[in-house]
Amino acid sequence: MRINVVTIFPEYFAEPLRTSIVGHAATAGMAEYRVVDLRDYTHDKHRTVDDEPFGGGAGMVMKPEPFFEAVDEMRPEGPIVLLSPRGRMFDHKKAVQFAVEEELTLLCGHYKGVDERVATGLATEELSIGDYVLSGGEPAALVVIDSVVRLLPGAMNDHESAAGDSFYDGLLAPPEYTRPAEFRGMEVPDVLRSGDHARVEAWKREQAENMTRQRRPELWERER
Ligand code: JBE
Repeated sequence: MRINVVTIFPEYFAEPLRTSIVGHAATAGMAEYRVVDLRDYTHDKHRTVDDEPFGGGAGMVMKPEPFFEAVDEMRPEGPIVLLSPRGRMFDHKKAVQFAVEEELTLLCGHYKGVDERVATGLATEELSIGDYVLSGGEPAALVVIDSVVRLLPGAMNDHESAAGDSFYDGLLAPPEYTRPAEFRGMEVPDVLRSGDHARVEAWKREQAENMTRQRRPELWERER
């Protein structure tokens, strides 16, 4: 899968795209990252990517032309996503959708926002990773990349497997423990040390259900 990123901070992506599962997917040939500098698609001496908003107001707005020209040159197939707090909420289902694409393009905005024509005339969808304001779309793009790339066939080994993911079957994952069995007075539940596989699975299911009901009632209701 090829993943394109359009950003004014290409250096922001260097280390994350080399690290862990996301990095391994690239070295192993399962993913290819193409990060382009939005300023390379400006035509003035100062490489200007923003301008004052029509109609007034505080802050600057990112110009449409550099985004359009960057995407024109990439000729991408597949989804073109503008990361923005105004977008529909990104979730695991969307990550699975992206993971079966051959190509995915992520546009990162900054300042007060991006000229609306990027959202309506260039991006195929606008997505948000959560109801908080980031200083730019870059951290959101990395979140999307991470959640998608780990789903690519072969990206994870058996230890890391996506099969036990939270959200895999619509529930939060049950609590996990490792050694020591007792630590600072806190004990690992007996059932997990019983060796009784059926009891362990029943306990995990019950924990997952209780946790989801208590912490994420809206997820629980969606599962009904
Ligand atoms: O979630 N997002 O994609 C964002 C992008 C830019 C700024 N804030 C966000 N929450």
